[in-house]
Amino acid sequence: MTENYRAMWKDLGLDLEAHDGLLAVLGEAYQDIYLSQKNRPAGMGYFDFVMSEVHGLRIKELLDEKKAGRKIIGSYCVFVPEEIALAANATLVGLCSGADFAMEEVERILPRNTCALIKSSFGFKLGKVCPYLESADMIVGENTCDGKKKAYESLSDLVKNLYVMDLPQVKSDHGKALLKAEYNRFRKAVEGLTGIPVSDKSLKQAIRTVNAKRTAIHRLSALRKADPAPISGLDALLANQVFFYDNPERFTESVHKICDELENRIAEKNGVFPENTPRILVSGCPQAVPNWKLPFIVESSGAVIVGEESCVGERGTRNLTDETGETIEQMMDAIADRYFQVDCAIFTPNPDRLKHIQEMVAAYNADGVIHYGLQFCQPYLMESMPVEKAMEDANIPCLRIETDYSMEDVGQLKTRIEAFIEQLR
Ligand code: BJ8
Repeated sequence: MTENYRAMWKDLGLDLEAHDGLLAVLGEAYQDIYLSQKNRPAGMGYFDFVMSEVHGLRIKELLDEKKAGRKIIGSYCVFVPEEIALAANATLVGLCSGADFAMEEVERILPRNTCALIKSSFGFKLGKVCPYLESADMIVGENTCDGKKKAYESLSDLVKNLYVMDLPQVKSDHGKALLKAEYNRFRKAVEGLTGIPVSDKSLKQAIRTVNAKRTAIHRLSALRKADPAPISGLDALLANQVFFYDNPERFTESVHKICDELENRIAEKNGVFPENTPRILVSGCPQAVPNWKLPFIVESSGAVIVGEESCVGERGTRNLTDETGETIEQMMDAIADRYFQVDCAIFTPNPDRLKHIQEMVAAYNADGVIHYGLQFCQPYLMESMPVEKAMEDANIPCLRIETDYSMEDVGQLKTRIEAFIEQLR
């Protein structure tokens, strides 16, 4: 941290001692996992800075925005449209976390067999260590998987400002109508929060801002098709994770900067791994900060990750919102159309996800797929079976792993992943 933010954290109600402990562990993990990588693109310096200030400068910026009359909205899912928040003078930040915290307290509220992602969000609240959660004027939960749906009932006892969005489970006309209605209800709620009505002008600008951010990430993803890979999967994942926290315009600019650098690297055949390194597509549950366990194991075992079929990755960013609408209604329709394409495993049936995995394998020239399932995540663990079968039918090696946020299984995972990579050579 470049400044002392203790007074700010105290005002937010954080437990300073617990928070110090968390930052110390995070800093160490970042050093070991990220800063130890060789030949990183210089542009990653920006993301290193963002991470070093993720609880510092970025929170100060959000609090300054609040002082200037803007509202902060926290969300746990890529179905919450950033466009609507921006258009009504609010900033959207991601709240999912990727580390275990205060687990004993969490398991007094949630069953032990709840996925790590949900438990972690509760742990960060109960442990009072998340400045994003404490800065948020509205916290949006969504009815996606059963775990989240039921957990939000308990979360409403812990936070005063929870708003729950209903979501369809079937990709039907009825499902789309529900999504549209829910997005309109959300728009009204955000307008009520900020006191600023969405206008056709503000919504158009917001759509452009979020599309620009996604377009920058698309450019970064496309560059990962090169062999040798110009950027590690760890670094690309970091950019996808920062997508949820950073100021949108600054993020877009920083991603384009790194892409300029990567284009030069590709022209010079300057990779972060040697040419012909086994290439892996990771598919499955989202990997929120600081969940870097899987990519670290993969990339320290002699393979490179070339894509993430995940909500912190291409499932979350791949489609743009149509920008041609002129009225609020047309643009709200375009937003619902765009988000309705997200192929989360909570949908039944969900053939688009399988198709997308196959497309990604081909596009990124992946040699194999690792399906990443969080323990107790029914939707993705269930879908891992047909994914594996489809890959086998296409002669694409596939490894299904089921894990959590603990470090206990690192040795076992490393053994399995090394054997899998050996098979790809
Ligand atoms: S759109 S993937 S961000 S719901 S890992 S909590 S599914 S039991 S995170 Fe998600 Fe939105 Fe879907 Fe994406 Fe449940 Fe599974 Fe836990 Fe999960």
